Amino acid sequence: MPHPSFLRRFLAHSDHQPALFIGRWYSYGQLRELGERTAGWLREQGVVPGDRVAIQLDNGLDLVAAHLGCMALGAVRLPLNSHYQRAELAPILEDAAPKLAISRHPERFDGLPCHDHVGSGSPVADWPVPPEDITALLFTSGTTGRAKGAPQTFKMWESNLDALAERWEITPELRLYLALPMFHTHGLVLGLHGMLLAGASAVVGERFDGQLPPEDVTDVYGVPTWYRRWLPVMGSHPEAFRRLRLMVSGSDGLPAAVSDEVFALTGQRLLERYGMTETVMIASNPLKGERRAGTVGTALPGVDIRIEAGEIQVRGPSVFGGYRPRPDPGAFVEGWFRTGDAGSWDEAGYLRITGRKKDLVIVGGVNVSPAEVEELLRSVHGVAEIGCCGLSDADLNEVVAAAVVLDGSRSEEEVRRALGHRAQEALSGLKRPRHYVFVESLPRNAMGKLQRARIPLELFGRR
Ligand code: MLC
Ligand code: AMP
Repeated sequence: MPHPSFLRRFLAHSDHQPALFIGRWYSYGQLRELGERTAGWLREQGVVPGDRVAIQLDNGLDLVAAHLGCMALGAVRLPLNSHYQRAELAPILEDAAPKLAISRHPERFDGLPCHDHVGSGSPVADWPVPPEDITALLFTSGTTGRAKGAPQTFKMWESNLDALAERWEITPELRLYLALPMFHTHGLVLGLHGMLLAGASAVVGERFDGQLPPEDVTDVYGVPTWYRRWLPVMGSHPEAFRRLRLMVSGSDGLPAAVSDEVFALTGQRLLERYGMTETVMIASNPLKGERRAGTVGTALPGVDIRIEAGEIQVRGPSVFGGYRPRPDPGAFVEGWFRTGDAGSWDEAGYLRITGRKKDLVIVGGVNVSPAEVEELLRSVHGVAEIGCCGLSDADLNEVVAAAVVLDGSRSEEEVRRALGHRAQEALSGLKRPRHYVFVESLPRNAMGKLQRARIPLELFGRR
């Protein structure tokens, strides 16, 4: 069976080469065997090529086995945020219709066969081109409230990861600290697949714990919150960071003050880059040239960027083909994907992200749709109307805040408590509102449409 070039390259790395440290080292040969045995087990569960397999796991061996197993069999991976509760998962499961799920929380997967661990079967070593080349379906917060499926192909990933390998000089000698969750583009595509494509290695961390990076890593990929939380240890152990080859920041805007402080403590200038689930990486600062704080650098090789009426739009081989199964006709204009991010070029030709044209809150690098939060909290008894927005936060960059209009049936205190309970059971931690304000009415336009962008200043008196 012909393998897609993306997999051919992974299969070609020498068996004994170290690939991932997950409690112990796994070589490329051992990873392939792990994948093939997991593929055998998936087949025993009735999974066939093209079926979706929901993977709701934290970073660890089972997560890696599940991904490799799907690849060896030709199944479509449906990576799910391990923190998502049942109410957040329900619409995604409805749209993606997975054959089975692997999760430590079977109670979140009503009616779907769910295994709390990955099994092992007789090896399947097909490593095929999956139907329509779709290897994963990544759901990303839509502005409408309902998460949207962005199909990922090996071709998208290969062209993008090759461009990144060129820009960041990724070689087999490199060793990444991989503690970003491998259910988002950053950890899964850049982290896991970026290393496995290049024949490099990674030390997998279950989550970011604020401790020193492992001693043998050369590179770190993180979000701004990581670097901010790391500042105290950078102060006490600067050499642990000074010796690194590269520290990348992405998924959320890096405040210039954090970048400057990291530089002052470690002599390292964080390399900021910009991307999206739908496009993989769009732009990056250079490895060797000037890294300009407050910018995300220049377009990656193969990516075209234009700014139309202030909005960043992109096209190229790493841009996805459209949402599934609910296409959004407004996602593209003249073949260009509309990012919903506002940007401009600076005097050196570097891209600056100046804001968002979409209603999206980014909390610790995790996208939160305010409309989704409103939908899940609106039915709390005592609430007449609710409007959510982002407020700036010294740790997570932004957190969710909610403005609530009472219907008069319960007191403010009762409603506040009930909202807290509902958020706790229906929403993962980063989506829960951290601030509430009780008001007479919400800002709306003449058509009655909620204007979330006005909530911070008008109702909370700050940004
Ligand atoms: C943690 N929580 C999450 C979460 N991570 N909820 C939803 N989604 C997640 N990914 C929960 C915790 O369980 C906790 O809930 C609550 O949020 C707040 O706890 P915390 O202690 O502040 O969070 P912590 O666990 O320390 O995690 C914060 C973080 C981490 C910033 C270190 O979330 C992180 O590593 N984020 C990186 C996100 C990322 O990879 N983004 C890339 C997106 S791809 P409770 O119930 O215990 O209170 C993309 C494209 C691109 O954007 O350009 O890269
Ligand atoms: P996601 O849907 O999780 O892939 O998140 C993509 C969004 O994250 C982008 O549309 C941006 O709004 C944001 N983003 C990613 N990288 C950066 C960055 N370096 N600076 C500012 N925003 C970013």
